[in-house]
Amino acid sequence: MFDKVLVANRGEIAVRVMRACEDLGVGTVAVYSEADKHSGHVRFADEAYNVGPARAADSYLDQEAIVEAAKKADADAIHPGYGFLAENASFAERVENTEGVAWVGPASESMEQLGEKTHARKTMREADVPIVPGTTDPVEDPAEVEEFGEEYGYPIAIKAEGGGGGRGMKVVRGPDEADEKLETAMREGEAYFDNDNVYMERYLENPRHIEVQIIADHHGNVRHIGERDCSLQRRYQKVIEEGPSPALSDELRAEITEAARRGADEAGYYNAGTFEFLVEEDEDRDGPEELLGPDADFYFLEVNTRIQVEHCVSEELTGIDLVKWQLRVAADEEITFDQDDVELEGHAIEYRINAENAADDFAPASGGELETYDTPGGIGVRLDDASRQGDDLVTDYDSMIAKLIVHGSDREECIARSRRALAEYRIEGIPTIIPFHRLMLEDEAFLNGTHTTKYLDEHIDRSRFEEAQEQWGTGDAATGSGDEETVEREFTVEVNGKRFQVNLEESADALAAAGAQGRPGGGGGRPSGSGGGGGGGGSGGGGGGGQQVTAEGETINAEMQGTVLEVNVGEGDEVESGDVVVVLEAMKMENDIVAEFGGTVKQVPIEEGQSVNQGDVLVVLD
Ligand code: MV4
Repeated sequence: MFDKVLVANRGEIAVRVMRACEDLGVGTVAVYSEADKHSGHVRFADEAYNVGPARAADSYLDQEAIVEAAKKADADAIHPGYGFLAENASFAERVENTEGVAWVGPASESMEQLGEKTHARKTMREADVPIVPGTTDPVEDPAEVEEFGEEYGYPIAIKAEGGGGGRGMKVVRGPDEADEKLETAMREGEAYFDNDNVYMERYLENPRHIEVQIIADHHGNVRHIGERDCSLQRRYQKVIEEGPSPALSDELRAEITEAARRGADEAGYYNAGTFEFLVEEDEDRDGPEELLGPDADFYFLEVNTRIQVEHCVSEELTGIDLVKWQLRVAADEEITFDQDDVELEGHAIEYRINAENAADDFAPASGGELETYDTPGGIGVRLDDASRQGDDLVTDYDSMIAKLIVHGSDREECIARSRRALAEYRIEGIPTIIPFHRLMLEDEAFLNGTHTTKYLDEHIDRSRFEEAQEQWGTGDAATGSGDEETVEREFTVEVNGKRFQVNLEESADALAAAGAQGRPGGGGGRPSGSGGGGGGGGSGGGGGGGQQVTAEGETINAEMQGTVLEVNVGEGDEVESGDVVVVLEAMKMENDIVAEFGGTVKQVPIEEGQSVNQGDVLVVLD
């Protein structure tokens, strides 16, 4: 086993990996950016190294700085967690080639091959794993798309060979769209992955997202650790994951998990990985009495060559510590359990605790402090987090601050326990999506397990998010939709020896005057660039590119951290309300940034390819 592991990550996953190290008696090294000097993962580690400024590209993605830190610390392994460099094959290769430092992950060669989706499809076909009908070679001509449409019908998915997640996928609904969608998919592929190769698949309208956990060693042992159902997603971002899937019969489960195991074997894969599948949902299915049987169609989608956010679901179901096994197999140890030893017990659900306001289109918090942070406990409750009460929220990276994982002997018990645990979880000072989770635990489709990947984006009534926020949101004034005049506070009073909870509404002005915690609404959380007299933007996000906004006027700001894909306007241009001024790649999607009002462009302080922070000024209008 290793002596000392450097964790090239932050937040809850860095702490999760360090916990596994502690359990193994292995030393821990953290790396951190300027924004994370006081963060939980730094406190948790035995030692910690500053690897650069807040901007991820200059710190957590700085390959050289991380390898240097490992050498300085005399670490003998690097664990990448998820995100950042976790699926970067060239970083893995760099670590493999660093004397005395092991890579805790699959072979860089596997990462590269499986990262190329057409190659992955070919490998799976060879292993007799069903793939979505389509091509395994690049498509270049819209005529090929139209021919495919004639043969298999529409819609068709055009996907970037280097893609994954929600990036670089376009849906073609008819022959008239073939040209434009093919071009966009190729352009996105080039922009994100330096690879404009795209391929086609039949597009499934209403799939469930089922994924299989794999762990394999360097000695040819490949095990699957059951499946997870990640169908509850919002704009390709998973919010709740569970296992076993509430929709699969045991026969279908056995087919899919065995297919994944075969695929991993064929690919010569080792360490932890996830095989993603789409399973065609039966729209007439009512609920758990009627499961998807062995005849249901399932198709391999892609392999995630890392430990995933939702790995805890599989850990709770099987008692297998996946991170510990990642470390063990990376140290050449052999897996000691057989496939038959892997038994799924009961049911587990994971809730991502994101610092977002579901009532405001899931806008990420722009700042704040964990004034209250009081976590649930008791039987069946696991909490993976890194922050503690009193910590400032770090807004430079993703918005997930914790994960609540609940286990029960069956789905019903798990759900009852989840209601209890979410009600116990008290977070004040920042918004979280706990109210959204509590809503899901009263939602018929979720309770029946009939929801698909389309449910949150297309079917649910969104006014319910607002109601949930009102019912269960905890006094947070740092974000909100922008124009609330009052701030709600909760107090406990005792009357004749009996305790009552009361909610008091206070005017935001009065609170500000009193210097109270919690900023008033009125756009307080969202920096407005030149509105305050010009100067450096990005005050909410901790400063990325050091923006120089000099022009006065109305600003169009970035709603979230992302990369500028297209700038459609220049100084002096006239724009009308509704015009697309900028295209931003954010949340793994292309987002059109639309002018909400017309005017003359005074300044465009950004350029294509630049990464922007939440709140940064994109365009100044007069
Ligand atoms: C699909 C699909 C339907 N048909 N491919 C989206 C993310 C990327 N990993 C693959 N994705 C999809 N590929 C075909 N041929 C539907 C999706 C999809 C999806 C997949 C998994 C989880 C959530 C999703 C949400 C929307 C679309």
